[in-house]
Amino acid sequence: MKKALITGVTGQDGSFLAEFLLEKGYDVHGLIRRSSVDFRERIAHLEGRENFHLHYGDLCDSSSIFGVIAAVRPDEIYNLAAQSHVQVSFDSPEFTADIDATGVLRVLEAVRHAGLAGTCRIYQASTSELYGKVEEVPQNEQTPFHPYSPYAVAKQYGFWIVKEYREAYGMFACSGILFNHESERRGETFVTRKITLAAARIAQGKQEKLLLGNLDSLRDWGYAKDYVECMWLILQHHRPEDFVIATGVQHSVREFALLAFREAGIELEFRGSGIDEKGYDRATGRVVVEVSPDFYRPTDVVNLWGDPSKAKRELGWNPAKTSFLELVQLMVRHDMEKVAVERAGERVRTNLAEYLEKGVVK
Ligand code: NAP
Ligand code: F7E
Repeated sequence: MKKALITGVTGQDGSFLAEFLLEKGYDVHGLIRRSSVDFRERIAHLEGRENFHLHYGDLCDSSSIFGVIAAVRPDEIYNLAAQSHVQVSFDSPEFTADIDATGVLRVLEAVRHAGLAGTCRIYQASTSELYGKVEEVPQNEQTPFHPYSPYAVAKQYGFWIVKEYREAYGMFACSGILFNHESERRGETFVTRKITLAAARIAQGKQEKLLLGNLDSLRDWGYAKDYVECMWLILQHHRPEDFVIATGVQHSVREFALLAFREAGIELEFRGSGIDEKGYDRATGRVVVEVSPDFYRPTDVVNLWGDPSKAKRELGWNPAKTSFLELVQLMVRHDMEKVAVERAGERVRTNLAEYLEKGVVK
């Protein structure tokens, strides 16, 4: 039985990957941080399963990383742990660098010190944010990097240190350069989930309006459940290499909102431009979407579009498994049900939802 260690197991991708690897018959170990709230929503259904084990540790803390890796002696490590929110990285740049840059080095060093450099395969969660202020469209494995946020700069270190350890020590260490991938488990402050939850709440009369930032921003959005398969395929490949993982299809934030509100039963019409643009409910004429400068970033990445040809060709991965429309629909359907059981004035995560609505939380 193969042993896998997942850092970031409580996150969107970590939870899908844990399910995927358990299904494949792996013994799955996950790294978790101590939290004052003990309910781990995304993996609660896995806790207690025979081949699923959790270990306390933190990517900021070398001794815990060294200890867990030496004790588990995994065949594969999926390093997904990160401060993953781009806008938050402007508020907490040093913390972001500690986890997203130095944290990667800690994992690599722990593997070496445990004597596993020749046996343990390592997947690093890299990102399309490396292309940042893009130098070409679409972006592939040869496109030059131009990171454009503290998050992206930290992830750039992660990418290069993985490559360095691969070449210096012959380690099977690879980066998946993943474009945005979303799901019904996506964090509630990322734009897609913020929209699907708000569309559901507005449709059910539980929220007045949705505040957004740059509606023109373009992304290549895929389904997270499809993307975790690719992480595994990268580590099963016959040689260690980096891969772009994307759908090859690009949409704007505005288009995402139009489709999400339609799925929730509201036909939107956008009028105005820039900060004055508003989304109206065609049926009632009411403003349900507004633009707020609070959600603009000091530097924003606005034209991400991936070319997944290499992953298709060499890994046999299918980037078209879940279409953009299907992704929007599955997220909205999930959130319509979630919101329906929230009692008025008592939301599941009251503070976050209210703060998002008021623009307090980014
Ligand atoms: P996510 O939902 O934000 O999950 C992040 C995970 O990292 C959580 O389990 C979190 O634990 C953990 N974590 C954060 N700081 C940690 C620390 N100091 N020590 C240990 N664990 C820590 O992110 P995701 O969307 O699943 O993304 C997974 C990875 O892929 C991240 O590295 C992200 O940067 C990268 N990525 C994501 C996308 C995307 O579109 N989703 C695209 C490209 C790359 P808590 O639950 O305790 O907070
Ligand atoms: O923003 C714009 C925003 O926060 C997408 C992470 O998983 O993917 C993710 O990073 C776009 C940006 O994701 C709002 O300005 C408009 O242009 O959903 P996001 P992200 O920044 O692309 C990459 C690949 C990662 O690696 C990251 O870990 O949408 N936008 N209005 C907004 N964004 C947010 N969050 N909130 C808004 O109200």
